[in-house]
Amino acid sequence: MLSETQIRQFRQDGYLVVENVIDTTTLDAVQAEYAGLLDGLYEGWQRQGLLPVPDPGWSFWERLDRIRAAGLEWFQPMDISLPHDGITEDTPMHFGPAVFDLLTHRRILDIVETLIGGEITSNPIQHVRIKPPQREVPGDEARAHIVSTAWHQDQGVTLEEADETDFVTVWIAVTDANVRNGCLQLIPNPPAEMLPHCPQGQTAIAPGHLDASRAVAAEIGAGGIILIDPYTPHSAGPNRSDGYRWSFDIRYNVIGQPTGRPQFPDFVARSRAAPETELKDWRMWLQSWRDARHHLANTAHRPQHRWPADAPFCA
Ligand SMILES: O=C(O)CCC(=O)C(=O)O
Ligand SMILES: [Fe+2]
Repeated sequence: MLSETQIRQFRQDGYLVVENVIDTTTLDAVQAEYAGLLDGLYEGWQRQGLLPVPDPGWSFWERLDRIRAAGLEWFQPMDISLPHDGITEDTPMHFGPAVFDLLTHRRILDIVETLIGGEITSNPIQHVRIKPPQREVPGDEARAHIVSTAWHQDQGVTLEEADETDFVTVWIAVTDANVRNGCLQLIPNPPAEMLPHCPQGQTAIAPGHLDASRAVAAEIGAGGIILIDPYTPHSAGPNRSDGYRWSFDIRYNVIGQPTGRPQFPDFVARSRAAPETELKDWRMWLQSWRDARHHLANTAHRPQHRWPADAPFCA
């Protein structure tokens, strides 16, 4: 739940930092789930002769370091989404019980309910971001889940059909986030309007349409969340630390409204009116993404974003 003061602050600033929302049991379970996932990936690549036998004492991060050093594609198998393009029947992705428990966490849903009401869809615009130290990332890597994130509004990464949708972004810190490792930067008190965006590797606010000098850094401890309004411009700097910066960003909208990414599956996370429609079984969530992947692997590509590169404001 949010206090009246917090709700007012969110409405005014366009974002709100809330520390200590996710309990350590939930976070530990997510980390354990990812450790299992990483071990499986490591083993598979090791069997193909692409990696050395792991030292049993290696931490999660040390294994990931080895995988990255070998130039293997480690990110997509960990993401809680499919990529923008090039989806095949076996594009890897991750949908497991611990992440499902995070998406349906009672404290998150209580907070979201105070903002958009008690009829809550889990919106499929969602990602994990695991950002290694920037100096170790290959120069041609542009994905905002691995390197810095360009200035954008989340309304700008939906399709137009969701422009009237009531949604909120929940950014979850799995590790501490600070200026050094590339925490979120936000522009408080934004106008409730869409700024033009351009596809520039990432979808980014068009040049000249943003006063970044007003940006505020949102440092936060592991287990905290940042609520972001769809129109609040935000970005994240490069990870200049020696460790990884890990977060999830997930979204919720009012049931029945367009999610803005109709090719991906949503589900009812909470319904006060019809609790029997709430999804409780993570296997059904996984299956819905498998079905979407199968469908998308066999249909023509449809852009996820609305912004043409040749728009006049992108020149
Ligand atoms: O964590 C990041 O780098 C960016 C996150 C973001 O854009 C979001 O949560 O909407
Ligand atoms: Fe965003």
